[in-house]
Amino acid sequence: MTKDQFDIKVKTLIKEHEEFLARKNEPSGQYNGIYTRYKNPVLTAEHAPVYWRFDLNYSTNSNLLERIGVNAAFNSGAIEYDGKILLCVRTEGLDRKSFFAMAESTNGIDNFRFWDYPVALPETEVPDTNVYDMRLVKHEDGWFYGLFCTERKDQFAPASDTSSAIAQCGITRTKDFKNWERLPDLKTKSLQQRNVVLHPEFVNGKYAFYTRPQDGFIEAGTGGGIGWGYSERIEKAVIEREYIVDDRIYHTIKEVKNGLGPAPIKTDKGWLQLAHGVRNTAAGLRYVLYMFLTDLQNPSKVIAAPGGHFIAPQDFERVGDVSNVVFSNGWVAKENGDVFIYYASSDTRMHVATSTVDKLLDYVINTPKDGLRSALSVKQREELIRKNLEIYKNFL
Ligand code: M1P
Repeated sequence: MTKDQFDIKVKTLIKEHEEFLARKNEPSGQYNGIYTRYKNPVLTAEHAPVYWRFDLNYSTNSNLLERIGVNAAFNSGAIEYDGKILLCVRTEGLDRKSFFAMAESTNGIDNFRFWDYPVALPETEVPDTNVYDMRLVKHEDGWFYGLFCTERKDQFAPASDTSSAIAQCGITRTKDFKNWERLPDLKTKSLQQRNVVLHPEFVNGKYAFYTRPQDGFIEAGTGGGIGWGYSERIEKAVIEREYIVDDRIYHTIKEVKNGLGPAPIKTDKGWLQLAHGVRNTAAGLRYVLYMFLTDLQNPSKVIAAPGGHFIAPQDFERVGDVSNVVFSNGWVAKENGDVFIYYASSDTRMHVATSTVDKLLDYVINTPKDGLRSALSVKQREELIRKNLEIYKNFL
């Protein structure tokens, strides 16, 4: 490529990328009254800046090759900061390593742009092999915390086993999302921890955590369920005892495993909780989102639990690097009651669904529980039909 051709190509690349970033998003048109889905994903690998991927210097890249590609942008923490919506995105390179990168949007629905540099997350004395799924939370102690999964090779696995890993909870904190302080990893008695979330307030004067103890890296084994525990300190956080507050249950959407999503939203009726549930199918694991409500004074006590899933993968969301998955570790409740739910599909891209605190409370309180038997599901539906039939006929 001549220098002139190179310059034209770079200009086109940048122009097309800017047009892509400026694309408007609109509601999908589907209606369930609970939330609104949007047509376009809010963030994808294609959102990664041109200057993250290409070497734009003619002298070192005269063929204009992509040098460091981006594979996926998913499982993002979310927070409102300085009048903007910030996502802390699990960004994955072609080398399979995830890293965190901040992206911002003014309206939270479209025009998300990555910040110039990814997060420079400090390591502990035992370096992380992979880091992912940060939950951002503004704690009443004044810090913004990021709890994430840190994964390292299982040193005790036989040499022939090149996959076994140990997942634990890493902790970092910041005041501005630019400078990050790394704290020691959370200590619990569980062999594996993922999906750990810091409760935004002190409970009984202590830091309170939602955990997800597991026996194996993938399988919950005798562990599993969403746990709850306390630590006196955050600087060297230790949970001596974990209590399971939301267990796995046979023949439900959380039969195989579950895990809390983002930190809960405080409402006058309780803490709104968003989580993912996993079941097995002939086609592999299926991840969906579900909700529940916990007690205001005792956030570990479930007081309402609608049956079934809240959001499940649909259409193109069903396909990606790990298909049939929706996963959320970020949502934002605005002062006016609007809620922006950020969820990823199939470990590939990010979406938003919008709702309000009122609607979500109505959903968690008034949706029937899982009856755990087909006959009870039929009874619930019969009751609804009986109430509805005459009204329906009047509308015809
Ligand atoms: O691949 C689906 C999800 O698998 C894990 O979730 P869990 O620990 O509940 O099984 C996580 O690795 C998550 O990042 C991923 O989206």
